Formats: sequence, C-alpha cells, structure tokens
Amino acid sequence: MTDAMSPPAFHAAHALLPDGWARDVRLQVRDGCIASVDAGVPAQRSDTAVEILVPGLPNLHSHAFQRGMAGLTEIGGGDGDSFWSWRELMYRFLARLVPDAVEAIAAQAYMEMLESGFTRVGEFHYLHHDADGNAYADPAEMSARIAAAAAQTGIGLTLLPVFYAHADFGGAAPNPAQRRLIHDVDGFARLLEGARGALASLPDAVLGMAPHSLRAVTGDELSALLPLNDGPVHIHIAEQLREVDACVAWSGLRPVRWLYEHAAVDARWCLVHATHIDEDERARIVASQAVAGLCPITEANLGDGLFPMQAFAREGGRFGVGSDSNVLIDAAEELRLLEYGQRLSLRGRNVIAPDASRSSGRFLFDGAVAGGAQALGVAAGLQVGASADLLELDATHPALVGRSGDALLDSWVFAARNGALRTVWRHGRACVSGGRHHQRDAITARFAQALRGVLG
Ligand code: NGQ
Ligand code: ZN
Repeated sequence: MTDAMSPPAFHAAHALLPDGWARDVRLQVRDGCIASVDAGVPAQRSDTAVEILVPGLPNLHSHAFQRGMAGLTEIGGGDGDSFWSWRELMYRFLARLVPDAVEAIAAQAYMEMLESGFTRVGEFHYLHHDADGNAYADPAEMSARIAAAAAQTGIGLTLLPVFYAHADFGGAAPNPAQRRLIHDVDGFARLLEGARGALASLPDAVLGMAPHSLRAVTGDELSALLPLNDGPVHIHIAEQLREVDACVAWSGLRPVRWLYEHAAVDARWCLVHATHIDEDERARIVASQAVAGLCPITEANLGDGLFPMQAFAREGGRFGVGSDSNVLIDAAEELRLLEYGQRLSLRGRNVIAPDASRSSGRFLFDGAVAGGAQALGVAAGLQVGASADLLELDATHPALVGRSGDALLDSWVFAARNGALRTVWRHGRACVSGGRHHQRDAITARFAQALRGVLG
C-alpha cells in the first residue's frame, strides 16, 4: 500500500540498472514513469518491496491477429510447403476476421506478452479494411480495436500502421487476398490521423509507421510516406531468399542495399528480420544505428534462415526481439533461440556476447531492452523518465534459487521453463501477479468465443 502523500515507490534488494546490477534500489514513480532511482538506500514503510527487479522487455514486432491461427499451419504441403504457402493460409484466416475478433485475439496475445515479460508491443498493423476491401465507416476502426486491446491488458503500445499497395517489386498490382490491407498515400495519411485519435486515451502510446516491405511499396511512395510522421519507421526486409532474388532481378541490388541507396535510414528505423544480408549490408545497418528486429521463434517456424548475429553483435549492431506471428509468445525463449540458432550453426557455445567474460543472458537482455526501446520510440530500462515497466523475478523459482547478478538472467533465459516471473508492473501498475494477468479469465473467455466464431 502507498500512503496518499508520497508517490508510489519500489524497493528492490537487487535491481538491474542501465549500468549494471545494484543493491537496495529505491524507485519512485510519478504518473507511471520513474521519477527517481537511488541505490544503496533502505526501504521506506510504504514501499513495494521485491527481491529481484529488472526492466520489462520491449516486443518490437507483432501481428496480433496471427495469435488466433497459431498451430493451424503445421501440416506439410509436400515439397511446396514454405513461407509463401503459410502466407496463403494466413490470408485465408485474415479474411474471416471482424473487428470484435481482432480486439479479442489481440487482447489474448497482449496478455500473454505481459505474462512472459514483454511490457510494450510494436504492433505492425496492416489489417485495415472490411472483408470486401472497403474502408470501415471509421477508417481507423481496426487501429482503435488494437488500442482497446492494449488498454484492457495494460501493455504499452507503439502502433505502426502499415502502408501496403503492391504485390511485388516494381509496383505490381495487389492480389485479391490483400484487399483488406491496401491504401494509396492520401488514404494512408488519413489512416495515420485516425490512428492518432485512437491512441489518444492511452497513457504513453507512440505512433510510428511501417511501409510493409519493398514488395509492397515503391520508391516514390516510400519518399512520400516518410515525412507524414516523425515516429519510428519499421519495414520487413530480406526475410526470404526468394525476396532477395526478386529484388536483385528487379533492381540489380539486394533489398537492404536498395533501401540504403533510396532512403536516409537512421536510428528511427527498425529493419525487421534482415535475415539475408551480406557484409556490406551488415556494415551499413551497424553504421546507420538502425535496429535489427529479430524474431527467432517465427523465423524458425517460417523457415526464414539465420541472421548473422555473431558478426553483427561484434560490430556493435543494435537489435531487439519480436514475437511476430505470435505462434508462441515467450520473451525469454526469443532470447534463448537467438543464441541457440547461432550455437547450432557456428558449433560453439556463448557465441553472441562479444567479449569472452560476458554473460550471454545479460548481453542479450540488455541489448534487447535498449534496441527494443529505441525501435519503439521510448526511453529504455530503469532510469529516470522511462515508464515504470518492471518485472519481478521469483527468487524462489527452482531455476533461479541461489543465483545472483547475471546468473539470474542466464538462468531465466536458458534454464527456466515458466513461472520465473512473479509480478509485472506496467506504467507503475501491477497487471500480472503470481504469473497471472489480472484479467486472464475474462480475456481468455472472450478470445475463446471469438475463435469459435472465426473457425466454426
Ligand atoms: C506479414 N509476416 O506481414 O504478416 C508477414 C508475411 C509478407 C512475416 N514476414 C507477409 N513474418 O511478408 O508478405
Ligand atoms: Zn512481420
């Protein structure tokens, strides 16, 4: 309990601050944000006292609605089964979704994110129109549903309305399965305005934008879009080899190279996947300070390939993680699989953290907190001015017991199945206690009802 006069405060026996672990840390919170950080101080009577406190992880890339089809695309189609046949099934699922279902599925996904340790989501949101491809009476109807799901669950939202206009490189006409996604630049400008309104009641929402991919947007459109908003810019890029080959056939350049030649890519940008890059492209991403948006679970599920993470990390590249297709939502597992993909391909251990004595868990966690926050347009970690997005690790969990410092992160990332998170505070308020979201029953019941309608 907090007394009425003083702002709410937390006291942690051990807390992970931007420059490392500290003991006896007191955080004061005002209007949902961290107002002071003091280490080596005693708890005050009204403080919320915890043993181990770390910042929440940003989830920099999500398509929330895809949570509703998780597990329904795991039957092989023979030699032809691929990312592209998965995409056809995804379009068939998307064709059936009404706004209520989108809101219910997004709430379920966001609740699961919070329970796993993600406290902010970058929603790469492209399902805009009705089933016939016509705008809703409110063109930002679906954006409002995403905002409502964020409001219900409490997760921080960076909304990235997606511009989608073409089926392939060179401005090809969109195909019918994409009709719910399509805008011209003027229509997209109106969508952005509507989305801004839809976010107005959320305490710390951020509005960015996302040209979907170089397949879906022409160079001229990209130039026209970028001045429409000064928030984060996200793009899918170089995820599949077929896309790289098509880009080379069309332009003579690989996708990342093409992007850097045609746009001023800087720290505002998040390149989602960037799986297939050569050394020159890697160097450009590092130098630009753009964030590589890595989605290891989805990239494995879709058979994308492996991002050259070891080299990128050694060169100082910025990165974060995303749950993308939401086939499985688990913050720790995204970090674990990022490391394991590199171990399996490089046949070594602890292969990403650049210097030999660094903990892998700590390196991955710190990197994903900093890069994820940058990509989502917010301040990172436990510092004054950042949102009070906090995770309490359970010091009594069997995987964590007897650990301290970086070994806590290593054990959470590599050795805990689940249940290692006890409490999650978002913007200063507890929304997960004992590992359960406070509204889990209501959210799950509504999700189940929505899915029966969609799949029935
Ligand atoms: C998406 N998902 O927009 O949901 C994409 C597939 C595409 C991933 N790339 C569609 N993981 O890229 O055309
Ligand atoms: Zn994606």
